[in-house]
Amino acid sequence: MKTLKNRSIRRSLGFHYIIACLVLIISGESFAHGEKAQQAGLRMRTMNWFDTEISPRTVSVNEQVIITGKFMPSKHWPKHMASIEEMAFLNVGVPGPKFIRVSSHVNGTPMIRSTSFELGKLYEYEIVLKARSPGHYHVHPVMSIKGAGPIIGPAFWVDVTGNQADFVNTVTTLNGDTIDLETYGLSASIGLHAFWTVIALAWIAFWLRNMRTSPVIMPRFIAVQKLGKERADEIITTRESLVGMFTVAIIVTLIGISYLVTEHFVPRTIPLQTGWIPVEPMENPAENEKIKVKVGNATYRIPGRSFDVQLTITNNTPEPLRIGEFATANIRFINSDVLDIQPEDPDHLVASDSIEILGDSIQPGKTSVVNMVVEDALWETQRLTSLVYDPDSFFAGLIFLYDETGNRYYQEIAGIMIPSFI
Ligand SMILES: [Cu+2]
Repeated sequence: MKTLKNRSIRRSLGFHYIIACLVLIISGESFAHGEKAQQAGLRMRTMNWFDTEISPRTVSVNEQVIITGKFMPSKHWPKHMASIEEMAFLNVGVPGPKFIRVSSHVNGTPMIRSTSFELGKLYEYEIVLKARSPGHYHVHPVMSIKGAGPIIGPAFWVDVTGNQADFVNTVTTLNGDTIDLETYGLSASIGLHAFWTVIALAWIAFWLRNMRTSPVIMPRFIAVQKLGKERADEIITTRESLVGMFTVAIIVTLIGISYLVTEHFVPRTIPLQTGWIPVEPMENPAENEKIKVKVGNATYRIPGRSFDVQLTITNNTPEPLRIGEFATANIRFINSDVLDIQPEDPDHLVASDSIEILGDSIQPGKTSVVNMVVEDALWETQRLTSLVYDPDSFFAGLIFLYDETGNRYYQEIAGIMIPSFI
């Protein structure tokens, strides 16, 4: 049942992605990745990406780009979706092989292999890329989840200048040879494909030679089936049987010879390394009961594009705290009284002045009730409002609290969102 559901989700995500791509192609306004195509509930309740930084944003071919940031898989991961706790791989979303990955780490562990992450825990990652093709790319961190597909993180535009012909991609193998990965094995690959294509075409041509007088391919197979084993000879001639046997013999011999040739030229090989590696989560600064947040009523007023949530916050830190940011579905809603954060490019999802807090700052050692009103057009343009029409209108996101000395604490908040149409 679970796989069936997953399959239908994957299909629906795939469908949304295709539609998003078509819309992008037709509108031609941007070459982003259909970020808002996924269901709002999925975007809000899966990956909490934050502190995403990509630098430098202008490089020439061969230069490095470093993606860093943190993520906290949502504690409210949808039950109908394959979980990040099973199998996941940290990836990068760009249209095509425009960069190569030099290295990637999560909490210091190399991410060459797949892993799994615990819900509600904190992880910090770093991905080092090397620019390969000149162009203008929207670069995202991506979490590829087995059974659920990719979940994309926040993006920045990166410009690559120069000439692809100058791109250097050499590595030293375990045997000590230096090879160019851009061209290594290319002629053998093209040669083998061409060779087997010729054999395949000759095989098909042989069976199609009598297509005017007798059935071929599937109709012939059906005809042979109908006649049964005893009478199959009425259709299959001795010559055809001989050609079939001869072809099998030739192919098996060729495969054997190519194995020996490869063994001769490349005597030492190891299989492509895949597998699973564990990653320890980091400590969240808000853990150990420092901050406790209880979510009360949450409403979304459709005409005002405003989300209003009641929070009961207990502050066990030594200083007063104020809410500076609410981050959900890769959008950063900012309280301009606390933080000054402006969008860095037109596709950077930052609403610089979108939070109003009804209530005072949360004093140390006290529990206060505040209302966080988050109001911005991004709710609409990023299609988070579709949450209202979901059978499960459940929101989630991270709130960031700041004290006067600049310390930051974050916690995931989640709950049922009730729409208001007036
Ligand atoms: Cu994008």
